[in-house]
Amino acid sequence: MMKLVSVVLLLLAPALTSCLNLDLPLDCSDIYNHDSTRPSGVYIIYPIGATSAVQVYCDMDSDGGQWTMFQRRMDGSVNFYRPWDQYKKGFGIAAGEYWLGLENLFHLTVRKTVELLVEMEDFSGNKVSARYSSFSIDPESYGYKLYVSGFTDGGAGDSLSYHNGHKFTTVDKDQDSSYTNCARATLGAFWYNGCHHANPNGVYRWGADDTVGNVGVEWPPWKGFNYSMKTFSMKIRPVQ
Ligand SMILES: [Ca+2]
Repeated sequence: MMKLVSVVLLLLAPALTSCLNLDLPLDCSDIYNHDSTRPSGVYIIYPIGATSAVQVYCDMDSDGGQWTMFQRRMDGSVNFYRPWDQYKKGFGIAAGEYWLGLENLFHLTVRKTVELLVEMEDFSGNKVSARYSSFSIDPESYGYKLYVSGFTDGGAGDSLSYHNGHKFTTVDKDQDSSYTNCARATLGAFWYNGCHHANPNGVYRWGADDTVGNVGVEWPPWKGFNYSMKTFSMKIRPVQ
């Protein structure tokens, strides 16, 4: 009897495995499409296959939901001044501040055509956004180069077009077009040009500060080069 059960299980195993694989969500859109009543919150997704489980915050509310958040600042609890390997694999906590990781982001943008939503809030409670109808990055061998276009203004203005076509730079990997290392110069990590019109991964420092410019969590078209945001997030979803 035991032998029969074992044989049946053995025969069923491939079918069971393939069912499980089918159910593994690539992103928050897959989670939404499986059950559209799921609320915003932390979920597990599999951007690079069955062994790539990673926690992520899904925004199921903003403009129809289905957003996979890959970057968030909200309270200064996580240090974002980090080297290449950490920006590659990701760091922080999905329920709070985190960076999902460039390798995950590459796979998310190569497997589906996605749009980008950038949201931010100042310390007076004002909220604005910027939207880009097309967003993707190259693989690591091409420096995770950024491709972003199709800007729509939600009050924040366009900061990212300046960064379009540029590779990612960290404190220990200078791939920007400045004579200096922009990550070191602005205490962040980003698709720096020479150096930035947006510094989402800069130092969290509670609003305006003129003592040292260009190093905060900045989006200059809205608040200039010395104002660091209260909250900031970047999220993607498949183009409908
Ligand atoms: Ca440089």
